[in-house]
Amino acid sequence: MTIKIRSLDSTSAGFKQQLDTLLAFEASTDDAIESAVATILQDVKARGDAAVLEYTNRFDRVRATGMAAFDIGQDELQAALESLPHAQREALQVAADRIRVFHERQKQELKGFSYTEPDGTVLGQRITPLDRVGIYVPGGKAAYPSSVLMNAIPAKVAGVAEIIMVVPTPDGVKNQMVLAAAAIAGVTRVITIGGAQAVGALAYGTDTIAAVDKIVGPGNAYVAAAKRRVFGTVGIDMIAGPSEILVLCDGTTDPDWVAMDLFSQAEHDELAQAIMLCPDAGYIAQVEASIHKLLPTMPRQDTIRTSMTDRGALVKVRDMEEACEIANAIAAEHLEISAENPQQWADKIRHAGAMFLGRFSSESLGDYCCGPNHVLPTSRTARFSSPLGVYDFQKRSSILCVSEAGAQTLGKVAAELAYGEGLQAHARSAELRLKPQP
Ligand code: HSO
Ligand code: ZN
Repeated sequence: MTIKIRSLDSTSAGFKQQLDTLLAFEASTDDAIESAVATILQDVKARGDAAVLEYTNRFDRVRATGMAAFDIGQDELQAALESLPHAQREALQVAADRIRVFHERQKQELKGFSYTEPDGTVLGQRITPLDRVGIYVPGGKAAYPSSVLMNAIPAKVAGVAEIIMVVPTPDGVKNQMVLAAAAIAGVTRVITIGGAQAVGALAYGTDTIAAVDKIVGPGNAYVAAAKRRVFGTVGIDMIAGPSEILVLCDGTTDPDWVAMDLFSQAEHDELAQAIMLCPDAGYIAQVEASIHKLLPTMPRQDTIRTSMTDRGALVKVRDMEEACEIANAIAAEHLEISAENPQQWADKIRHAGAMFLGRFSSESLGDYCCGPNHVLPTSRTARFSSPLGVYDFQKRSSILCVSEAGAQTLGKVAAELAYGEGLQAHARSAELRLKPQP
């Protein structure tokens, strides 16, 4: 079966409208899912472990008689690691080490500060890690060991004391590579529960699961709905949309490479989005030919075909300058600049989750092992948000240590403003610290 990919031209009259339609993606909120999730969360909040046990037995088709059955001990995690083929274990270890090194840099960059004013008042900001976080790992085919590393390692580097990972195991089937990744990342506890019931257990706590402060990690529509609902009780990370790749080409990269890079995101999901921008019509035709040639060789060709037909595009642009402007409007999760002099174009990019510069920087290297995080803002949210990082597992506290002299000058300012706001107690609290004028 062939594939028909949308061809767009930035000089055509309807281009802007076509681009908007292409990018439009609204995470559908399904009423049935919303109400099912609300019920499950309510039930977990009210009945704790008993509810978690019942839902897990029902949805994952298991027959546990108590919550202890869901705990995977450190021995089992270690055994999973040892059971892996040597090369796989080695690759996980290399990836983990590189991810750690990158995130250690983030930690060094994020130090608190303080400064002392001439009257002795000290002001500052202290950064502390969250105490306990929950990491949601999806079950089944979307269970990515690489995502375990990408979520857990920044938490570990931030200094989070307890990392609780939940992962559903439908029919009791465990993914050894996921467990091995948990061992390498230093996850504190792994519990084989999932869905809204796991999110509820982490958010509210039960007799056997301590409530966490933040829940991160991807999940299906039920998990996303549950995370939205518990937000406020706990922190959450972003709600990730389908994966996206945008490739800017000047026509100098082997077209097979670009075709495969587009496939690498398209194979994730039928809703994934793979777009190429290029000023050279002849090169676009070559990439299209590569797509036709390579697609039949791909095991996930059905997913790739659907995603590229429904949401993909090959866009002819006027020049690379215009490609950069369009890239900023798209604010893609992943932006590859596959060009001779990538830095020159990268300097013009303001919005992208991650930028891959030069033809050797394929997104797949970043997905697994370069070091930067692969949890990135999707659906144009790179305009205002950032990759998952150490900062997501830290918080800031302001420090105010006012000297006696400082209380004199600041007290007058505060009292003035407090009277202006009609707040007597504030004003007098400041004034009580003023020394009587001699
Ligand atoms: N590209 C995905 C991450 C991933 N890729 C995991 C392979 N495994 C995030 O957009
Ligand atoms: Zn990927």
